[in-house]
Amino acid sequence: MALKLYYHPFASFCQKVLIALYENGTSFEPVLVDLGNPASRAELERVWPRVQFPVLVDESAGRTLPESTIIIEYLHLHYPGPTELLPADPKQALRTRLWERFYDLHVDVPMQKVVTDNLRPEGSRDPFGVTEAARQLRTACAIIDRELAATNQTWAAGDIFSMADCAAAPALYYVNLIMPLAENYRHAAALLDRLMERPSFARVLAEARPFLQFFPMRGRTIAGSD
Ligand SMILES: N[C@@H](CCC(=O)N[C@@H](CS)C(=O)NCC(=O)O)C(=O)O
Repeated sequence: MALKLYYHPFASFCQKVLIALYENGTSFEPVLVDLGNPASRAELERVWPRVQFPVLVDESAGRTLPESTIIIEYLHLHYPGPTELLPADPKQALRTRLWERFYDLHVDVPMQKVVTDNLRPEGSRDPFGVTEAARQLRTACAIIDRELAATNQTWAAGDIFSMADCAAAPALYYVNLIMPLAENYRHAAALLDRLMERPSFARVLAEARPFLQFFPMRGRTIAGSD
């Protein structure tokens, strides 16, 4: 098979790429990476020395691509399908990129900071950084909520499903686990509901479900803290 995806089903940035692949029914060979397994980790390191996933390898083109955003843009260019991940209209494309970046940088990244701090050994945690990340998350959710209320749009960047939704779906899903959105951000909560009903993301969530038991903040939220 031409395309190989190095990924983990529970990792948010990998889920982002899986949504793009499932949206367009793009065939690929999944290579599940277990970073805790030395052989599996070494296999990813051989492909991408930064040892981060997702990584897409397009064997037919001799290309190795890290970075979820670039992978999705690559799929859009070289493996297009019925879902136009990046709109052809340049103005709409700019808006799509804005929200795709926003969900990655201002939602997913601080969410990971809060969650992964729980995996650090006692004594090497970063409470200051976690408090700051939680504050950033609340600001980001307020911005999203205000935007959705003002536009009444169906999806993350407008009324057409796009790569912004590939970024938004896992980011909002994990944020909702640690900071229930319905309490203060009902428009963002409603967007997450729509995303979870989208077949591509529903499939991603079904594949991730066996790993939910390992979520480090199961049953614990940051709501109300600052
Ligand atoms: N900017 C990268 C971020 C990728 C990323 O943070 N991946 C996480 C999993 S969601 C990872 O590989 N974590 C392991 C590590 O960084 O050591 C992207 O968009 O692909």
